Amino acid sequence: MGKNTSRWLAGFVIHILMWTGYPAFGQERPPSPPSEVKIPKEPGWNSPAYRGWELLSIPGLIATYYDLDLDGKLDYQVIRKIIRKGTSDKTTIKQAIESARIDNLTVYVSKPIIYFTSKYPLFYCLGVDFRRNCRNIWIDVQEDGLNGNETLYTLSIPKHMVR
Ligand SMILES: [Ca+2]
Ligand SMILES: [Ca+2]
Repeated sequence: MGKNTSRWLAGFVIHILMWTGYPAFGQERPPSPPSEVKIPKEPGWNSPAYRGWELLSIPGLIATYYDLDLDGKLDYQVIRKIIRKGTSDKTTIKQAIESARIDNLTVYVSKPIIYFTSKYPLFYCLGVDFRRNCRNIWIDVQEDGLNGNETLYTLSIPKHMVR
C-alpha cells in the first residue's frame, strides 16, 4: 500500500469515526453543551463568514463552512441532503437557480455538476476543529430551518444517521 493511499485511508477513517461516534485518536467525547447554547443562524453565501462547501465522504451530503468570528478558523458548518443532481451542459446556472426556487431547494454548483439540496440543513454543527469534527451537533429532522424543533445530536446513537 502506497504512502498516499495510507494517508487517504486515514483521512477516510477519521471521517467515518466522526460519523459513527467513536472518539478519533484519543479525543475525548465532547461534553454535552449547556442547554443555553444557541444554534447560530446560517450566515449565507454573501456573508464574509462564508468559507465554502464540500461533498462529504458520506454520500448524499454537502457541508457548508463558516468562520463566524472571522478569526481565520472554521467554527460552524451546516450539512444538507442532496435531493438531485444536474449538469451545467443541460441546465444553465440561472435555470438551475430558478428550478431550485420553485422546488424550494438550494443549489451548489461544481461545474459541470449542479447539486440540488434541501433548502434547510439537516445538521448544524458548532465548534469545528482542524479535523472538521464538531463540538456540538444538532439535527433538524424536519429540515424546516431554525424554529426550535432541532435536537442535540448524540454521536453515540448512530441510528439517527440519515442517508
Ligand atoms: Ca472562527
Ligand atoms: Ca427546524
